Amino acid sequence: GGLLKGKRGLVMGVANNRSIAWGIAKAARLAGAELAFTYQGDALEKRVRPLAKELDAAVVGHCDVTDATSLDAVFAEVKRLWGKIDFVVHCIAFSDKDELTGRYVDTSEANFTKSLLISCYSFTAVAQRAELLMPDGGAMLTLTYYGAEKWMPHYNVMGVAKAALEASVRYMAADLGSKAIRVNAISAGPIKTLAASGIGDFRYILRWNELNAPLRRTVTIEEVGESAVFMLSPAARGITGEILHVDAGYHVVG
Ligand code: 0WD
Repeated sequence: GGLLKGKRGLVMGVANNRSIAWGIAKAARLAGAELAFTYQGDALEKRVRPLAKELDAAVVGHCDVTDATSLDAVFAEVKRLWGKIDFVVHCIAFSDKDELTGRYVDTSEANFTKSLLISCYSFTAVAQRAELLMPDGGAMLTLTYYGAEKWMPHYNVMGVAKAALEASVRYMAADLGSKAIRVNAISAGPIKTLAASGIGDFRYILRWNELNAPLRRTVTIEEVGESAVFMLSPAARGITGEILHVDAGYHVVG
């Protein structure tokens, strides 16, 4: 059996077959996990349903993380379906595209609030609900980026949101550790996805990583997926509060 044999998990943030969430879902399924997906809105539902079918995953409903009612409904559905879960994967972030270019200092209050709500607080909101479905312990995983640690061109308010997200991983790891619930993040190198296409000069960032990362290349959603499987599995039972870099080593040079 695989590393996740007999485990059940909720994967949030599949938008299409280039999504990091999709890379994680594929790898988790291959490792033996049983999965459930959420989708954000009708447009994405059309994309997510066939992808879920490919992995024999349940679709537990629409979830906009800014709407607590939809979050509650999704977790109620997971509870109805399975009673409890072993892991949850949060691959959700948002910022107004107009502010992912130019200067951070020009960020508006409205977009700051929205970016932090969707890209940081939503993981806490998910954890509050997932905790209740993890009576025997479990694993929570989110996705972050090096722009949390260092200034990166155009990443702007997302860098600030990811810094807050990484801090929240540490606080929640401490809060939930006594219940054998582990909370970790993967800091992925740049990958061309829908969300990434909103970031100014993203092709240049990819090229820069290819030229400068120790492995002299960028990473794939499959590589992030396999690392996620490890972090979610009992093989990582001694790891919590960790930010694991899956970035071809870029963080040692950048
Ligand atoms: O280079 C990259 N692509 C990296 C991404 C490097 C390092 C980290 N990440 C992170 C992102 O910041 C995000 O947290 O990985 C996570 C997944 O992002 P992704 O796979 O790059 O992007 P995408 O396939 O677009 O999935 C993100 C999804 C949204 O898609 P769109 O593009 O439609 O905004 O997050 C979801 C949505 O499905 N999302 C929401 N879900 C529920 N409620 C919401 C919301 N309010 N907003 C966005």
